[in-house]
Amino acid sequence: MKRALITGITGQDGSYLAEFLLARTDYEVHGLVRRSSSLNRQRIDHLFALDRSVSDRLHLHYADLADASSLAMVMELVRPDEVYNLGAQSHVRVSFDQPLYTADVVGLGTLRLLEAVRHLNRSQPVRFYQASSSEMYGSAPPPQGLDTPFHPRSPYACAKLYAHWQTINYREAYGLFACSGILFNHESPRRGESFVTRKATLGATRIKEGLQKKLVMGNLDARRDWGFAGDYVRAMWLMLQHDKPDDYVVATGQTFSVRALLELAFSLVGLDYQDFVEFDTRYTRPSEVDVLLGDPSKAMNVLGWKPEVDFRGLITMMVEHDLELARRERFASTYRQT
Ligand code: NAP
Ligand code: G4F
Repeated sequence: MKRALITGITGQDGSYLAEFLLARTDYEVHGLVRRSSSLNRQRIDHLFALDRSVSDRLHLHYADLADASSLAMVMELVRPDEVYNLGAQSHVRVSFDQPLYTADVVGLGTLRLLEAVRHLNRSQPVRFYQASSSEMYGSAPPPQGLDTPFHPRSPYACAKLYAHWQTINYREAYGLFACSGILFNHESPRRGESFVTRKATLGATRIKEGLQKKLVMGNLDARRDWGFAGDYVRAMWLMLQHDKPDDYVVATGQTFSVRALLELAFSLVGLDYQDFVEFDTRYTRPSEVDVLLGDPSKAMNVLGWKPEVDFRGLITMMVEHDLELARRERFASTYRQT
């Protein structure tokens, strides 16, 4: 049995990665969870309801990327073969409101974890995956690949870049098997509700079901290379199975505007987005990343990775999921009124 430790297991990617590893029968999965006043495990609850041959291989531990001693304790207790560092304050807009917190968790948090991994690596081999981000490219002109110089445009992106270089330095300085995956935007029905794709699919479907009248958005001209999270966690795993630690870009190689996203999401429920979408500066950023378009050729050639879900398939999947949620909510409210 291999042991994997995932920070951020309660998040979108953490939940897909845990599911992916548990589906392979040779993994025990350990997840790091934060203490909060109410439980936040909706994305992984279903894994505990599975057959015991699966659920018995999933274990949660309290710790926090801001707390080095808790990371060291979990590392010592679990003694993982693979560590996936997915934990983060991952919202770019919010990072402008909480730059120090973001730098602490995203930047120093990775360093704290790397130190715990380095210590364990002295007595057993540990492989480390860092969740780096296409946000690090910021204003670099597209397409962005491994040779593109970084130009981060937010506190989040600066913190991710710090963590990216620390990961590379631990590989070069200590010979750690450390990989940095520079992942472009990836989405799913489990995407946090304030990210733009989910906001669009929830908005369109709730408007369709009469639960909401309008959708207030920011910059519709920004373009992103959007893929499916389920495809992207496979790339994380492939990086740690390779015989040599390295860095990779994971992307679809296609880019669409937020406007095109809205057009598609609304058209899938038979509506025209222009009748419902309004603009508010509340949702703009002090400095924006205009265009992201990744070059995933190395991941494809070296790891044999390729995305299986395209932009249309992704948004259709999310709209279908959110339409079902909206219908249930409408039914529950009608039922309450009668
Ligand atoms: P997400 O849904 O926002 O999940 C973030 C996870 O980090 C949650 O489990 C969260 O726990 C945890 N976390 C937050 N602060 C923490 C702390 N102080 N200590 C420990 N854990 C903490 O993010 P995601 O979309 O799954 O992304 C996964 C990782 O990939 C993140 O590092 C993100 O920055 C990076 N990334 C994402 C994308 C993308 O498009 N999704 C692209 C490139 C890189 P709670 O549930 O308790 O809040
Ligand atoms: O969905 P977003 O908030 O994602 P963003 O900023 O690209 O960051 C995501 O992807 C990164 C990878 O590149 C990750 F590292 C990061 O953790 C996160 O997962 O915004 C996408 C675009 C932006 O240009 C934003 O300005 O959509 C634009 N946008 C327009 N209206 C909006 C809105 N974004 C949000 N969140 N909400 C809006 O109302």
